[in-house]
Amino acid sequence: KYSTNAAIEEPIKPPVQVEHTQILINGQFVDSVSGKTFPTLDPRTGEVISHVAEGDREDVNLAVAAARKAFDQGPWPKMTAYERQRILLRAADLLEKHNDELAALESWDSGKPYEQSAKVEVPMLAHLFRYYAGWADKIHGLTVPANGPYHVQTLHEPIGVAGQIIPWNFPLLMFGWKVAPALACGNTIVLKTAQQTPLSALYAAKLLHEAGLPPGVLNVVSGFGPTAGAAIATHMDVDKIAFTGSTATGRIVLELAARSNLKTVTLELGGKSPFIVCEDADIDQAVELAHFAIFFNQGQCCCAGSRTFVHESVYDEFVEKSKARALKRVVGDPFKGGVEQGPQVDSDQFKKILKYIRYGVESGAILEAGGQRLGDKGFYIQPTVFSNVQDDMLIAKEEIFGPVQSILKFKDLDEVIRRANNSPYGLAAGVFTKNIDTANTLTRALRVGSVFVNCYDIFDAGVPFGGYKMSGHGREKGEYGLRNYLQVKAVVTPLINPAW
Ligand code: TXE
Repeated sequence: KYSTNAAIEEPIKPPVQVEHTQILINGQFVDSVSGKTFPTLDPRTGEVISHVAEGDREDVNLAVAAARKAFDQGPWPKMTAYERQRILLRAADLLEKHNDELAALESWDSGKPYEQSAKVEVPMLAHLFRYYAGWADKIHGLTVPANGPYHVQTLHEPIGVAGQIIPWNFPLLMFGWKVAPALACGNTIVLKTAQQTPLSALYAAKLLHEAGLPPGVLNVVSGFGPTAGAAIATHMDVDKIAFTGSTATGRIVLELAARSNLKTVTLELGGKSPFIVCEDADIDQAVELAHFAIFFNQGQCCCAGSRTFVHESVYDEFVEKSKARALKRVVGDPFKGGVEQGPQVDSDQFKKILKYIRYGVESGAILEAGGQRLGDKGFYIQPTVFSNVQDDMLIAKEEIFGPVQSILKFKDLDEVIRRANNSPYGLAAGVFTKNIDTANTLTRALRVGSVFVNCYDIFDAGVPFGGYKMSGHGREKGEYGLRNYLQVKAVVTPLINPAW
């Protein structure tokens, strides 16, 4: 049934050596203060790839002190924007030059197909650095007409030390979404990677230093959330925090920020995004894009189209075709050519997804395809399709974060708008129709941060991304992404000196 039985194959040797496993502070790779390490695992087998220095509060303190010094006394925020731009452009070149090593580390640590890392994600990372390099010398304030004899100007200044906590589903892209705009604005950074995927960011950070980033500007700590992550969120010398991860942890980060120094917080959290297929849609294209919207990256996307709403007049055809497409999905070793889906990132996620599949069956949804683990080693799961899904089922309400498609039926536009919006989340939506009026109605009515019309998951560097409701605060990427890393200072000067 499936093209590859991943588990019975001998894992392919990744084409890269792990070079960096220590913490990066002040431009130096160092051991953790405690000397402790933790293993990072290969999701294909569950075996250890390497042991990584485990950062905790003391390491975060050192990293913040380095970032503070680099901000208060170092050249980074004071150098001309042109100079910062040139360093970011050199960084983009180096990321591109080391595309294959970065892609191999990314896939080895996370389980995502190597072709996806090498052809899509690392090139997007380099593009992002080039994009924000372009902004570096275009960040400027305004002259404001005052109601009186005053010259009023606004200065857009960096915030200071930015704390950044990233997840494991797109380790390099999340590194880029956070680091590139913060640097373009002149901030310094303490970034914590996810404990599941520490390797690729350390390598990318090393390349940024080769590009000319001064020591202390970017510090990278590997470690766990309640220790290293919480230490960043509570630190009194961190001026801003940007977090991507679960809604539950986002709430903790916001609380920690409030209880410490009220650092500003941006959050990019979970989702349960509707993908709406109208009766006039091109069905084959809609099937393919709905499949991509949910199964891309093993289903581990915050904006996954995880509620596929299909008009009743095309529902049966759509379900049949979606099932056939899922059965054809190529699952296997991420280092094998042509593989579309690798293993889930770790055993926690793997178990969570299988639990939701059980809930789906128990609640009466019809299991059209998949439903089981694949093989007996590692964290592979069969592409799974449920039809007859109802709004009150857990699989239609909660984020599964796996290769599980839930197909729901709707009758008319008002109904689907109401049901699509009936979620605490509001991250993204897909709209499939050939009717411009339907498209306009849906794009305005859906309470989400991104609407993709007749396409999905277009992540260009210039397109802002973020959530309504419990999917988060703020926007990343694009010009909007700069706002997270800038303070506005108003400077008021009398036009006529009062002493005259
Ligand atoms: O997330 P966490 P987990 C969703 C998805 C997934 C679920 C759980 O549904 O199944 O979350 O994943 C750090 N203080 N998303 O447990 O805990 C942690 O170390 C500070 C959606 O991996 O949110 C990691 O670096 N930091 C999401 C980061 O938070 C803490 C992507 C994310 O981990 C912390 C990932 C604490 N107390 C999961 N606890 C998306 N929006 O794309 C943890 N962390």
